[in-house]
Amino acid sequence: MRTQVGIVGAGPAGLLLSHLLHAEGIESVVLENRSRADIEATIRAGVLEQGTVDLLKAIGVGERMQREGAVHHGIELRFAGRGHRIDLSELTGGKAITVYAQHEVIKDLVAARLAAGGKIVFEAADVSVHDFERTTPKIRFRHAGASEELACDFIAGCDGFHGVCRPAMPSSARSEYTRVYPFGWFGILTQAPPSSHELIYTHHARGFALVSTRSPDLQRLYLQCDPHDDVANWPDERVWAEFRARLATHDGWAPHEGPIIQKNIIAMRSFVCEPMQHGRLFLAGDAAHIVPPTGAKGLNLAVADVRVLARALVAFFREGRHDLLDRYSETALSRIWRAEHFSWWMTSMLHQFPGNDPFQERLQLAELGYVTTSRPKAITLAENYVGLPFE
Ligand code: FAS
Ligand code: PHB
Repeated sequence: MRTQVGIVGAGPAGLLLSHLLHAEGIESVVLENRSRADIEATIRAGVLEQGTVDLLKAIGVGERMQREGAVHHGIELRFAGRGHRIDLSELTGGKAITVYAQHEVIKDLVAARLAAGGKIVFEAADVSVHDFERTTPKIRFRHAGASEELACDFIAGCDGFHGVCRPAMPSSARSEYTRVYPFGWFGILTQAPPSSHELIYTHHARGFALVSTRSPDLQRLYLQCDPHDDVANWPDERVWAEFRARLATHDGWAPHEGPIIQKNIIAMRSFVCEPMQHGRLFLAGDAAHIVPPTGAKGLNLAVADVRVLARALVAFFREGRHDLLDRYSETALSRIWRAEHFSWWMTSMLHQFPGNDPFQERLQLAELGYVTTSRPKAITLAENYVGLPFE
């Protein structure tokens, strides 16, 4: 097999890159080790920045998102038993977020790729990348019991944090920056009406809590938990008791409860790999960086990376230019570190850290008090949350 760009991973990064390249007449093949059904059912992110929404619309995969997604013009910060609204749109000149589940974005991208004749190899096993230090990179894999080799001009490593592409880069050629948080998120999906029409980020002595949504009858909520805990320790009644306690306000607010149909625990870390390229291997998305979900940046950073990478690959194939490819890491990393800082800041302001002394607690409340009373500080939160303009 031969193509121009071999893409490992059919997550948001890989699928979107393939579609962006297709729009510019550049061929690609996506190799995914899971099945189509599996990737289209994986529960992950839910918040799309303004720039992500505009890009998905611009490339013709935004129709269902616009129909079924929910546009939110604000969020609530809740602490000391009271809610404070951050008017995202008023503070950013009209920008907003759209709440639309990541796996729905995946479904739309897979459908668009296949409708355009795109090549996605699902259940590609034992994927390995080779010769990317030369101009003839290759990807080897097994499919339907046969060994295959995909020759290409470039490899895009979009295979997530636990993929094979980043580890294939010589460790001497990359630096990794990591911060692991001493807590995780316990996430639920519940069949219930929305508890609020905007997301609620809550600081509480018992730990962080987040009220999010998926649809008029399916809600997504998270609470801070021990990262090594087991969902079996969380029967429904204990879950709701914890949400009631952490989300309580002086005026008796309580969440709408319903059957819990999914529970999972998400580890929390900040991670960046520099550089994001080695020879003709280019990393994008979670393969190169991870943010704690508090800033809702994970999916959106993957989108921002492949937007820069697609533009650089188009310049190479169209005009033989190497300059944008050579600057790919530098360009992508400036946005990535901004999002890393924002996600770390939101996480530090809103979570209980082991050994959190009363002084630390007061500092967090002072920061929250400042964000919700100072317009310049609220603008800082709002512009980072809705997504900073693309380069
Ligand atoms: P992805 O991980 O989405 O996609 C990588 C793809 O590569 C996968 O389909 C995988 O099967 C495939 N792959 C892996 N190894 C391979 C191999 N060897 N060969 C072939 N294919 C391979 N962000 C939020 O904002 N909110 C959330 O609630 C949230 N929840 C998350 C929960 C979890 C468990 C995780 C891991 C992330 C979560 N995120 C969340 C962040 C998430 O949205 C990611 O940032 C986003 O999925 C990144 O997209 P990709 O870089 O495309 O990687
Ligand atoms: C989600 O809806 O899954 C979600 C929303 C906001 C976050 C993280 C996750 O910060």
